[in-house]
Amino acid sequence: MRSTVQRSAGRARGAHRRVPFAAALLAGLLCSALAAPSVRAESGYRLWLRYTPVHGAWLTRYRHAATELVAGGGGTAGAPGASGAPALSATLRAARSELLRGLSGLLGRPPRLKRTVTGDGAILFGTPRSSALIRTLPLHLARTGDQGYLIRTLQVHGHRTIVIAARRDIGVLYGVFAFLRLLQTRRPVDHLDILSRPKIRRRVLDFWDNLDGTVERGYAGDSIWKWDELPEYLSPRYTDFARACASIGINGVVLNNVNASPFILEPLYLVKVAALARVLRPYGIRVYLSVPFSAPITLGKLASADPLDPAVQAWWGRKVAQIYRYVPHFGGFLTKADSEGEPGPAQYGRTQAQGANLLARALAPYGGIVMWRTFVYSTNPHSEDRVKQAYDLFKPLDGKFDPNVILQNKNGPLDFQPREPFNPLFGAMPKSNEMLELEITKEYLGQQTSLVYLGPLFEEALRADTWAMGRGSTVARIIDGSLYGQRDTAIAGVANIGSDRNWCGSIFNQANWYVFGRLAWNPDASARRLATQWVRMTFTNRPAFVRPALKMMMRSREAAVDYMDPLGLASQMAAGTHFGPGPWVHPGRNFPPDWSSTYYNRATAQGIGFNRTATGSDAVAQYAPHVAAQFASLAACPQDLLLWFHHLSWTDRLRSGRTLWDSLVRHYDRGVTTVKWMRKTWAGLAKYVDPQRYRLTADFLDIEVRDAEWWSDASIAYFQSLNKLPLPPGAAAPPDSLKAYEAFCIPYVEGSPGAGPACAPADIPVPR
Ligand code: GCW
Repeated sequence: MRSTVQRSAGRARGAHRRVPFAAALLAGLLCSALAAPSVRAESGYRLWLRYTPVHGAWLTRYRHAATELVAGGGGTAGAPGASGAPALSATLRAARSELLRGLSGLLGRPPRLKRTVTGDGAILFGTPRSSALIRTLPLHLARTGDQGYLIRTLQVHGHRTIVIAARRDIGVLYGVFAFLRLLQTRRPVDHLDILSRPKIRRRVLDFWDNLDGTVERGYAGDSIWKWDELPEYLSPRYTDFARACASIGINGVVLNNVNASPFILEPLYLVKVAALARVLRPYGIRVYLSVPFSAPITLGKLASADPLDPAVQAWWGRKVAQIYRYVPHFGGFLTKADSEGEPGPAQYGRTQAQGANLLARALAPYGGIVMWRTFVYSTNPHSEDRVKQAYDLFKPLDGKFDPNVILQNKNGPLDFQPREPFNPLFGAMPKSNEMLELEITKEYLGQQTSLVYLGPLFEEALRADTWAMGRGSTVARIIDGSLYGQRDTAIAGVANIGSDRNWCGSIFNQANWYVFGRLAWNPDASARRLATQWVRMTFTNRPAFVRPALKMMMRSREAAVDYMDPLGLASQMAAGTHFGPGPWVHPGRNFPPDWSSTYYNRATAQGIGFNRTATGSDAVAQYAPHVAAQFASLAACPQDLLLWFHHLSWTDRLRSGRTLWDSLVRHYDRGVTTVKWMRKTWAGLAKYVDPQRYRLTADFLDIEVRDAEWWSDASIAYFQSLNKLPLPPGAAAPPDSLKAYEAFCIPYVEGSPGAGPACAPADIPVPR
């Protein structure tokens, strides 16, 4: 009975985690020995910054356009460097070295370094401050703002020149990466006139990294921050990390987990934080820290952390002053308070606003900010529908937060599920600053082994129309400040970066880091276009590769939704590990209802789905009337959110004419079929990819096919045990019994440090 489950599910983790790796390595070594040098094995370390040689006609075009590199030109405001050359700031030196590295790699030879433009094909880069030559050009740089750049083809000293200019050094670095991206993706560079500036001011990666080197929900090895080696040893990896971030415009990093250890605020660690901050700074990246609200007690030995207690206020004031002595350009705090066991102001009968303002007032004199998370809910079994709680708590506080507080909302009201409606707090807080938090690490989307491109999910989150001020009040317009005139704007993504050589656990997971950064810069950009760029830079520009790879990526998220949580289901995963199916998980001792799957699916013999209309929890009422009416109406509710808002009978007919049960089964099947198609498609692309990255991806797709089958079979088995309905014609019955699926439990996965096994030994099937 159990054998198939063990085969399908057991392979999904455990055994498979090692075998494919070993196989990949062996195959990689073998292939690289046999293969031509052009398909040399690659670890993925270079991400999308590979700068592999350009060939053919493109090489002629580009060579012509990048013969010499001019940093200063005609005198400079800076003091001369040791070599007599104008001194460049660390940021401009980073820009120059990236140009040298990029152009040498792409064009096969480094450009000549010149003091001024001496011939056609020069690249002149800098700011009016760094270059007198740039000062003389009619560039109108005010348009670029503080962080943007201009790339233009101009005649300089009678020579055709590509000018990469900005008001600030960091804009130049961003412009350099944008220019290199043009070459990497084979865009013409003959007549350039590009102006780009970010729509969102703070574009932040949140690391859920613990000080012991583990990473909560991290699936790419240990933390990249080597606390034991800091501040003395600065791994070159930090610089490569900073380069990658700057290449996509990320300009903030929260170094530690929101479930924060107070030690991060001790001088022992602040000196390490300062060392990292110094490495990141030339790349425009500011450092922020997650702080526990109880720090005045744990570190300051005070009796309370009450935000209204003057001793507590003074303690934070002193602590912040100390932090700025170590890290002069410190960005501020990220806080998870009164959430999942973390301490917060509620313990003292204070509001979230009083809690946030306590920290904000300590930071304000230094220009620091507080990113205050709204991911707050009660685990009391009798509490309100979980997805309503944050709104109920925060909405009445609109207008009570200090100007340097930004409320950090997850994209949906629950918790980074494969699909959720937008978080109703967006648009509900017009007098407060709001930012968006996305999860780049795929906690609920197959973790490291699944191939799920998150661009479409992020795009969906940004484009969701709240109707708060009528049509077009999208989440993007709220967080970029254009809807309510919010001045300080921000977006955060929970990082998927770790110590793995390939940074993200898999090659395709790198695309999620990339797309986050690029959408943070421009929330209106297209996820499809960004995927195309990423594929071209990460693998190859050959259309025979680009087209199918892009198709795989663009279908991948919907495939995962189909095999995990179709038709608006959510939170159906196994408890604890959040990996694999668990639609049967019900509340238990020490396990609150809203951490269980049955709370969300509400499946019975008669039907399935969570009634959030007025006859149910009325969560729809938290949305603007237009949206509320749409979600509440069975006829108008988007099909892919149906069971999020409605409880239906298994035999109700959907718009397709099929019954709900038949549709559900078809979605599960479609998810599996799509992943199988992805695997087949990838197999056809082997000849375009180096053996190492090919193998890793191919083996991971094998794992995903099995996981998709496992999800689909186990879910169908569970729901069928309730409704006792036959499967629609053509659908295959799950190969195992529900009992077997339920009994199968994976005790550990990467990314759940300190959680202990997710199952008792008796639950774990013994292999025969
Ligand atoms: O999704 C949940 C995760 C927790 C995480 C929490 C949060 C950092 O399972 O691991 O804690 O969200 O966002 O705070």
